[in-house]
Amino acid sequence: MSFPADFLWGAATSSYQIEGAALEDGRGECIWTRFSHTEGNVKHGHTGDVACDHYHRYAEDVALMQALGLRAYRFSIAWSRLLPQGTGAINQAGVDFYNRLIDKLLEANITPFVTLYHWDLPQALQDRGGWTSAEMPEWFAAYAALAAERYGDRVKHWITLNEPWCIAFLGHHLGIHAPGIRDERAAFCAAHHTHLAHGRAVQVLRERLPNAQVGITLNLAPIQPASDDPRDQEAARGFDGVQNRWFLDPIFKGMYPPDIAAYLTARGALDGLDLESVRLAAQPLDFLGVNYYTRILIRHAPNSPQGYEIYLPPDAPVTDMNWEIYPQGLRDLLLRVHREYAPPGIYITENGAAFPEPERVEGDLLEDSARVAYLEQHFKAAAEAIAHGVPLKGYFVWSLLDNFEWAEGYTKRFGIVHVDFATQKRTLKRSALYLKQVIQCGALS
Ligand code: IFM
Repeated sequence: MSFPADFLWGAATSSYQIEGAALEDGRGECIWTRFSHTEGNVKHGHTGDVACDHYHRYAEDVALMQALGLRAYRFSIAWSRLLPQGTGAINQAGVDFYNRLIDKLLEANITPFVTLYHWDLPQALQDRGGWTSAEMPEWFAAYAALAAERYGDRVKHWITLNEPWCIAFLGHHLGIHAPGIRDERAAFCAAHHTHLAHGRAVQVLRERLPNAQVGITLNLAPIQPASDDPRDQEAARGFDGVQNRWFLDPIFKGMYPPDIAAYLTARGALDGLDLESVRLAAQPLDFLGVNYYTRILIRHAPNSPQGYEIYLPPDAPVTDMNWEIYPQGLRDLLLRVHREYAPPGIYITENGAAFPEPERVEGDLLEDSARVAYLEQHFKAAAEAIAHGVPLKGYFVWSLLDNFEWAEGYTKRFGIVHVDFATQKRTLKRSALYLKQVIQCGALS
């Protein structure tokens, strides 16, 4: 099973999860700093204040990437490093950090993929309404313009948003992510503004960087009914409507999925939104970024408040996140996106797994056979999708480093490189060497 010669193998991270230096060199407070410092929000009271200290150790981390033969690296920019208040005054020290990082990557022959927003909204903008504010699309467009102006001479691949579903629903409905709001209408309002913000950012990037490759990253999952029962099937279709189609349809068709929009309108969840305006989201894209971790099985459950529940088969293999390991879901998902939405290119912008691992590591290699097996199975699924005609152009493993896993703090380890958070020592895991070997061979053995 081989991959195209120009296939872009890489690894991914995000700013708040690895950088640390949360308030250093003029960085403005972000919503995750506020949220993680509020008791009860993150396991063990962990915060991203130090994280992997990548802000200071970026050169060492780039050297690691180079040693692993990575061809590309996906990272995000912390908006409040560039613009501490979200708008207005520029923080040159923050701008310079990413200049140094980008230059180091290019020296190492690693293609930078920049995500403009991976959840660390400036707190100052949250104080003005955050994603529920109708001003968000313009705030985001101005920030995108600044990033394009400062980095566009060297960065050719841009991702507007990471996982808008999580921004909207984990942050504004379930309240388990920053800003910790629990309100269904706020969640759909936030989702609407992510669509508009994405559309505006694409316009701004196109105007300023006509040769750039521009896309967005969605967390997509195959949603399957737990049985043939028509009630399970209907519940699964509804779940798919919010999880997948609520994001894919605006971006590729300029409209919301009519069945879901009708249902939500009837229950008042979309009150106050101009649904037609979502056509702005359908800007021509060069690629779709797909983050894939698992499938979701749904069965109807008349006694639950939503009328359905997520079903995990008792014998299903799972990761430390309790997510089912289901590699064929990646192939199925890629085929579906290709068939129904036909993006000109697709990158897997995240795929990987958390497994329990020791806090400290003896020796210079950590054996993580479960992660090696996970990656191998998912690489195979990707190769199958390519063989079926999917224009898959690259694959970013999540994650380069063990890092701050949001509400789970440092308790879940996704890295192909182990981080000892007491000493900041990096130790390779076997999976890092496996990825290196796949990159070198361009094929799976
Ligand atoms: O760590 C996250 C990442 O920030 C977004 N996608 C899913 C990962 C694992 O939960």
